[in-house]
Amino acid sequence: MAVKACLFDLDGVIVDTAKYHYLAWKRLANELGFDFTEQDNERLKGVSRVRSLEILLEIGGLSLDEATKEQLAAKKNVWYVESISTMDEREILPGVKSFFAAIRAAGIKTALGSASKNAMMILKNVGMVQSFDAIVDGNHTSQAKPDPEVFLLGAKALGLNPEDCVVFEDAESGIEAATRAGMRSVGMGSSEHLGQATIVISAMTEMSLERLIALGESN
Ligand code: B16
Ligand code: MG
Repeated sequence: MAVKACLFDLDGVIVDTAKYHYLAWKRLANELGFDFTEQDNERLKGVSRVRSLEILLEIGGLSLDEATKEQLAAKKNVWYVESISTMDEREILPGVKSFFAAIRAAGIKTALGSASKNAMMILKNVGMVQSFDAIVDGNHTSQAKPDPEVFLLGAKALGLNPEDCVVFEDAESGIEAATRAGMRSVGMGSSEHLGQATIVISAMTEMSLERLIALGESN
């Protein structure tokens, strides 16, 4: 099956916003009286804002009512938005621009499939809004990854079938979402976590149009 579209996760694939999420969550944890390490932060990658807060509170051994949780998530988001407001195109991860140029020149469609409700702001700041034929983010979905919703909406927006699409993801839940959507996937990171992906690469610099085409020809 020839590849007709690539669906990209945002954090960890196009840009590294995990570091900004980390600083904001750590600040919140410290305010609440406990520490939050970079290792803890690994558990939040690809996870929705609400679920991230639940994990954080679990780490701190706190149990809070819904209204307080909403306030805390909003507070964290204000800090996070403050730090991403100064992002620019230098934050696009290595290999992304040249891979986009190659696939778009070959007529392959591109879509964003991110859990973030701040995706549009990030894409604007790094100058990549026009690089996508469709954008699906946390404002369009009702189910978080590993539910396949975000990628199925992406394929639908492009007018393509799931089997025409390849997903690029750095989170295990995202790879599972791709598989459940009936799509091939490229895991970005270590094969220890992303073993379910069709192939695993450590960075976009390892990707090429040829490799993408070969992926479409594999079973
Ligand atoms: P927001 P992705 C995810 O982005 C992040 O990896 C995750 O850490 C974050 O909690 C989630 O977006 C929601 O982000 O608070 O901005 O709505 O990897 O799906 O692009
Ligand atoms: Mg991600």
